[in-house]
Amino acid sequence: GGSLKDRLTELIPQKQEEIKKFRSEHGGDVVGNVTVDQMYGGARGIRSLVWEGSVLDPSEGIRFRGYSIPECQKLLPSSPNGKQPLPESLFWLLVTGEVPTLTQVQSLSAEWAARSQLPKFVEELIDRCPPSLHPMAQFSLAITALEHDSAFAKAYEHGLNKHDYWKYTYEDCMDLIAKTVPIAGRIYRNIYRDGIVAPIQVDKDHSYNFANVLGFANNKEFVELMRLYLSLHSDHEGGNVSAHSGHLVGSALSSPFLSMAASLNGLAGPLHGLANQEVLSFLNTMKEEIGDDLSDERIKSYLWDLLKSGRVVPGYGHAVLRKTDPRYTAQREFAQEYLPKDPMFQLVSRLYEVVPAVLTEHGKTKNPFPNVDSHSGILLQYYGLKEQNFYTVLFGVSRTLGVASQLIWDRALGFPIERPKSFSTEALKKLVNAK
Ligand code: NMX
Ligand code: MLT
Repeated sequence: GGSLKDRLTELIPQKQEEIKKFRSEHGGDVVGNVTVDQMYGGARGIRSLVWEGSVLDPSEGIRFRGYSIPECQKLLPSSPNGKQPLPESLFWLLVTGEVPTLTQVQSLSAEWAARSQLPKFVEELIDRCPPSLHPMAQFSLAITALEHDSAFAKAYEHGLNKHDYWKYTYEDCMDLIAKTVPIAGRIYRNIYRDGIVAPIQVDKDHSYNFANVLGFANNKEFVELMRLYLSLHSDHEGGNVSAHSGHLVGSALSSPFLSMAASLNGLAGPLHGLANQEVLSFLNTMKEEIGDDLSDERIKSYLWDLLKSGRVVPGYGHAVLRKTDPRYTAQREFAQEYLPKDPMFQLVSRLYEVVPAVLTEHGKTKNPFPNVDSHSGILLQYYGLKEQNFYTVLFGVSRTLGVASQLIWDRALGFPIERPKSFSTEALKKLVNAK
């Protein structure tokens, strides 16, 4: 057969062999060292994780299995009536390292649609959340509750051979990805609309169904935007908070549902995924205050007031990137094509001209350029998805693809429980002084 699981069954022994050989030849090689500053400084730059799906270059940005974003846009199958890559095709690439055929991609669309049904109690759980509970908390709650039907947890309870871990992890990951769509739709429709969620259509792709459960599938451009959005936000190597959290929790052999819930809880922080919500508040407050005066001077003085009040400019800076995020650029290109005259796009473009110089003069951030979250909100605004508190849920639906693809490999490669060594300041001083 030609399914993703069949392909994995072929690839896994090859990869296991490759890593075994690599480790036997280079297992003792040193790839870096660790300074005291790095230990206090958020482990920045410490080389300590293996992550197969993507690698981030500080100036060039992300490559998914070696392919840049423009390369993915060119190579990966798109919908017959669109041109953005289908996130299904990106998932296939993340998992296998191979560019799928359209037939393989369509088999994933069909499989995810078929797996999308939610247990009744999970629907009720979401329905009982007060609309004042943040959408990301509702999302994480619902994903945690999917644990009820975890194939991995059930099999483990009955005694599972290590060699079969990945197969059950795979089943859970496919269910997880499929169910993010109706969960996100239900949260959105409950909080902001009439509570009625459109059913998943088995002959449609993941992004169409996502747009449809939110209530926006009648707009073809919005569906295309979702294809781009869900592809772009999927994976950003292994050290970011959401990817690392999912990987860490999974290493305890917690199921993909429990692992992804942890990942989402990290994504919900304002320095990480919640920044896409923060950016919208920032843009709106700024617009209220400065009105139509988009002169350099007016924008600069607004930015300086913000910085002097000890806050960050949301959507700018990055822990690893040192240039404009290519995910920002891809969204900018989308805006240039579909909404060039939109006032919010023009505001975001003006900021792109002004913020880097201000942050450089401010002299703190190592990267004065925009990241992915700086652009996503205004695209959603344009198509009428105006509720900014929901934006990080879209990020989470996408990030599930990246976290899930690595969880499958984590179990296939037998990665052990993660447990780095820590020190108290006292113990660290002793260690340093002993040298
Ligand atoms: N505005 C103002 N100050 C900043 C900014 C910014 N956008 N970015 C960094 N700084 C400050 C930072 O707070 C730190 O200050 P202090 O020394 O007083 O603690 C200093 O510059 C050095 O920080 P960096 O080493 O450049 O950044 P770090 O790697 O620690 O953090 C971010 C990376 C992304 C958390 C940080 O740039 C930031 O807070 N940006 C704004 C929030 C944001 O857009 N987050 C989304 C990132 C993408 N994502 O989706 O996750
Ligand atoms: C991400 O997509 O995870 C963010 O850009 C944060 C990061 O990579 O550190």
